[in-house]
Amino acid sequence: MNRRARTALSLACVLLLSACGGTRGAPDAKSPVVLGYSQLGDESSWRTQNSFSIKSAAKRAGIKIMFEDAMQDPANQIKALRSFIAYKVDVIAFSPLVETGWDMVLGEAKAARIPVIIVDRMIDTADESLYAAALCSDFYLEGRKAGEFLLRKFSGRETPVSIVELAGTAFSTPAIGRSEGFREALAGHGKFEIRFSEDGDFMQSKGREIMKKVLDRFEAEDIDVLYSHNDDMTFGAIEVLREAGIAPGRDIVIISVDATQRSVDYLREGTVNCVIECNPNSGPQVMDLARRIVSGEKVPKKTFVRETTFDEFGDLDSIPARGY
Ligand code: GYE
Repeated sequence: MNRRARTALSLACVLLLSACGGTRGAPDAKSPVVLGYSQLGDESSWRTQNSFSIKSAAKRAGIKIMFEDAMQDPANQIKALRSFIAYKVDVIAFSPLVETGWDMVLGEAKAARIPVIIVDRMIDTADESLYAAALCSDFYLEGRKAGEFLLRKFSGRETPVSIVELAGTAFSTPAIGRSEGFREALAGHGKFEIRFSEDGDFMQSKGREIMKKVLDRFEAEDIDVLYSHNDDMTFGAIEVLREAGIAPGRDIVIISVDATQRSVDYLREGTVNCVIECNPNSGPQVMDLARRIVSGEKVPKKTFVRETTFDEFGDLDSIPARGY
């Protein structure tokens, strides 16, 4: 190959490589940041609000978003992530349905030099270089707060306290953290007994279904507490309790997670006794991270969303309107 041919070939290679991604030129007003977002589904009111927050924050931030709903199927999420890689988006963000199974596709994103932000739920990986940043709730802490409420609520009681748990999607970070934190808060307090626990996938219909099963299996008087990993399952369970003539919040103590407006209303009227907040409005923070990462800024590897607890011992009038 002569010198001219060699020069032409290396120029072609440079052009090809830059076209194939690598580092894009800094996006500006003319070429806005392109974000590929894989949402895990639309299983709950929390999720609907979360998707709204992500989409509207992208619009406000002038970020072009490619948004895919995986309908609760990790295979769909992997497909979406691969399509973002093929499209050469500037940055990917996704809420993983479950914790494991992402290493290969995230390795592909890394090879294409597309940074990844993990949102809401976490992944379980030995290779932390597979993501640039994670923005999550502290689910373990949420579970602990649920347990601590029970310690207070039943502080004067000597006899056993029997608990039914409606758990979230199996192998998802919120289900794992909310279960573990709860159990650890109660450990060492022998009177608490989790008599029944089943995964209701964070869905109202399954909350209904499982609560029916519970009432078939146990006498209502034998259940002291319902701990539900999210509001939608709580709403399903409350319907069933009412249909059976059981007063939720009075005959059975209820703890719910998410703090949607409806569950806070239930807390105020005494239908629910404790509501653990889980904040779905992460859109603005995701966009801020996306922008900073794309412009090469260093960002914290893991950020927890700030959250609180509302319960019957607190000042229920001061709870701000939820907006979801
Ligand atoms: O609590 C639940 C949703 O991952 C924090 O998923 C989220 C949970 C939320 O379906 O309602």
